[in-house]
Amino acid sequence: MTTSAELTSEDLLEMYRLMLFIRRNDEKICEIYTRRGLPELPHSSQGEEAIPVGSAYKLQQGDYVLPSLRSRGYFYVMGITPDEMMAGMFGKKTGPAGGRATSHHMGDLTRGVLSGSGLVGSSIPIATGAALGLKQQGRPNVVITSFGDGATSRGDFHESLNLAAIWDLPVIFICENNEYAMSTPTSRQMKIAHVADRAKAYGMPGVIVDGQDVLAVFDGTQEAIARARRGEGPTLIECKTKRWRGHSEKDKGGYRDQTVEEEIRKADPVLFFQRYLLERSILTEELIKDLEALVIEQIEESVRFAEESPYPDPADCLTEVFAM
Ligand SMILES: Cc1ncc(C[n+]2csc(CCOP(=O)(O)OP(=O)(O)O)c2C)c(N)n1
Ligand SMILES: [Mg+2]
Repeated sequence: MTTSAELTSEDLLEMYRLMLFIRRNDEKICEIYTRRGLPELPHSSQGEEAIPVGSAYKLQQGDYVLPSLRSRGYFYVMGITPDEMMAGMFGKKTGPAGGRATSHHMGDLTRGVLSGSGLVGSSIPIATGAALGLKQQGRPNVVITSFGDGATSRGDFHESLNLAAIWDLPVIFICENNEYAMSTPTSRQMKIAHVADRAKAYGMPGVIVDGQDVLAVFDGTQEAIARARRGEGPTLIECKTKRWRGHSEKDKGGYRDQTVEEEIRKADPVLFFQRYLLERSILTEELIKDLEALVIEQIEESVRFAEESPYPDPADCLTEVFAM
């Protein structure tokens, strides 16, 4: 098990670069959607960047992630390139799903990303099944799956956690509690204050971490991963986080007042980590500018790639959809 204190400066800079990339890329996707439309309706992850980076950084060969519909960041942490992802958002053949689906349904088994579904909570049993497969094959690997607070009020969540617990499956359940399910605040869809408390009902650890602090997410997840690799079973991790924008880019808001909107943006995980690294002289003002330029260049290049890529041939729409 690696702790955040053991991460090298290179690791920390790479984690910062990933978070910055995920933020700027999300901003770009929202801008393109508003300006000229996209086949994909963006569900922004601004404000939640620390979670995919903190939880999936340092996964091992053969481990899997199954992201939520909001957690596009996991794709980049697992090594899917900006070009491929942008092409996917444009519905092009060069995207991870070959242009067949939006990022809600994209996956890439070669890089350890399992395909999810747009149905809230439906990825949780899929991840649990993948963990059962790993255990039956005697492999030393784990599955990480992320989902929202709203998903934890659905049956899929409860059935999966129960099964994972009784069979000691190597799965880490990561709840991104961003305080809302669309316009419904968490307090109106559950009677308890913490999603993590739901773990008690299934006999597994339920851990709360500060989802705005990438190193806290890293440490919380590393402990759960080590437990899963030892064969001791699953953990539920609740990352307390903030959803900066509306539920999707069609959501004009209006259910959060101005003060709440302003408070939310004070919890900036990218800026928080930037300050941490500056204080330790791991980042410098010059390096911040260089990384910003690098990330913007990568994103612009990915937009060019996506625009120039072909659409899929309609005749291929049913290939690679079913396993024979
Ligand atoms: C089964 C189902 N019901 C409703 C929806 C519509 N829907 C999409 S996302 C969402 C809210 C999800 O909230 P949460 O789980 O907290 O995730 P977040 O969007 O906050 O990341 C809803 C109701 C859906 N996709 N699937
Ligand atoms: Mg939510």
